[in-house]
Amino acid sequence: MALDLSRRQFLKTLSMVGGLAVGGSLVAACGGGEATPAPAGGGDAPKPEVKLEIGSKGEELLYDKDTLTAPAGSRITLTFKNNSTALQHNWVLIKPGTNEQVANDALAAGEAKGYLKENDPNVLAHTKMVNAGESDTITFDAPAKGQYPYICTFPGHHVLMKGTLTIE
Ligand code: CU1
Repeated sequence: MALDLSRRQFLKTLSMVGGLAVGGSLVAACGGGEATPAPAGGGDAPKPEVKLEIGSKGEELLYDKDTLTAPAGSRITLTFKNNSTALQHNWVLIKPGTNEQVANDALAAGEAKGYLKENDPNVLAHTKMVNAGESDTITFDAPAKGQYPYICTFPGHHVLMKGTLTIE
């Protein structure tokens, strides 16, 4: 019995060492951004593709989904459908805490810019301003794990027309 235990302990130690070695090399491969850059297109597994769909809620200033979820590291294809018969809407993913800022900058950008500031650093992804009854599909890489607000930047809509995308 004692012998059996120590043998098991020995094997366990071996596997731990093995695990550490594997873990260590993984850390080196992932963490060494400058020292060992990953070769471009070099055999990495393709990003998981995720399809998300969201719409506006009838004639209300609301999305039909308050929450969306996607895994970290995924490539997201999102379709936004404007279900209104009269209003324009968009879907804009923004950095946390920038709701008012993005909305104000969108208002300043005006109708000619589709109510969105050009190259807004607070905007992570966005559809175009979508006319009533139409839709727009965009593709973007999921940001880092976390919770990100999405809003409509048509003047006045962002106060009600918002939700949260969780990257997990
Ligand atoms: Cu809107």
